[in-house]
Amino acid sequence: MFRIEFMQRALNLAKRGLGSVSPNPAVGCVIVKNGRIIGEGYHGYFGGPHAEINAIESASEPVSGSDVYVTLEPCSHHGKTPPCAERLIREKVKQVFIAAKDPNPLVSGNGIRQLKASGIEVHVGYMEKEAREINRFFIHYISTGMPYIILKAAVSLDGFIADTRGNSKWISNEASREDVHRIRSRTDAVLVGAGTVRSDNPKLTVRLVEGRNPRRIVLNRSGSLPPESEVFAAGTILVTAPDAMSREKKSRFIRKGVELLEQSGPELSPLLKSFATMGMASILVEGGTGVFSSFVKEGFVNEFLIYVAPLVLGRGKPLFDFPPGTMSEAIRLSGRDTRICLRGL
Ligand code: AOF
Ligand code: ZN
Repeated sequence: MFRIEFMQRALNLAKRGLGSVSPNPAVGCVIVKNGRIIGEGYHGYFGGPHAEINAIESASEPVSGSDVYVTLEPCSHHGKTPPCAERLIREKVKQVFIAAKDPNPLVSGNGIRQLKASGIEVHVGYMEKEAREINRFFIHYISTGMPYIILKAAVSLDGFIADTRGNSKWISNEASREDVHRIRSRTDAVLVGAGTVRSDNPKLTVRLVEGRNPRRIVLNRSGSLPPESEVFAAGTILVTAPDAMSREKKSRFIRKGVELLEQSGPELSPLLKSFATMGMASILVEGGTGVFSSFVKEGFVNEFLIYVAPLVLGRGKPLFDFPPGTMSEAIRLSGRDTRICLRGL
């Protein structure tokens, strides 16, 4: 019999891997015998053992005849590790409860088929919504080959991201900044335009919560930003037009460990594809108006995370800015699979 508290436990375990497993999914697993948990585990880091294996190895007694709760379909392929479905079969477990099917074409249904073919009772779809939510970056990445894009902004009640001078300190509050640092620690990269670097000189690191730093990406076609900006550190990616900078300026960036990427056109699509190829499953876009506008115009935003502050500026830098500003030519997001999260401060 399915017991919701065990799948909930598996989902909570899965979440512990967020930020370390990308571009793999976060997966949790609980093994139950005689109504109590005898083993549990999760996928802890990219390339590491899968959740099921960690759960089996942690078990306090033999797992034969047990019920297995796992948040993602057990894999059937030889990847960095041997297939989990085979291991579960070998261990002679009795039943497997699966929250969501694995969208990875290497697995997708094969894991379930293998388990069933060897006589294990398999049940799919328990708490599927919650499981898909945890792995929404992975699901989008593996099924489209593009990174999942979150557009994050703090706006005044009248929709401005900064005052007329470009000053944005502070529209948000401490709690929302903490929230953003947590999200940074779970996304693969943070991306901003040159204007944001110039006016805010942000570090784009994780400081207000514990967690690892995301990669940093700066879009600056003209190559005009100074290498001394805070954001330029080891691993930061700077995207410019071809030959935008002198050899001397390039070497100043390279000395800081900045990776230079030259891109001929201004379109986002080829750029996002190359980020996906580099293994980025999610990117948090943090500003400013120009960058936000391009992402929306080109239709790449999967999730809007907008913090609305109790503040009226009257004038300032808008969240988006593009002509012509008529109802008939508005960009309509309804009907697309777009999440809009508005958080009042
Ligand atoms: C599972 N349990 O805990 C995870 C799974 O390169 P590998 O061997 O790590 O395989 C990665 C793929 O395996 C990943 O894309 C996804 O389809 C599946 N991840 N499967 O049964 C796990 N992390
Ligand atoms: Zn596996």
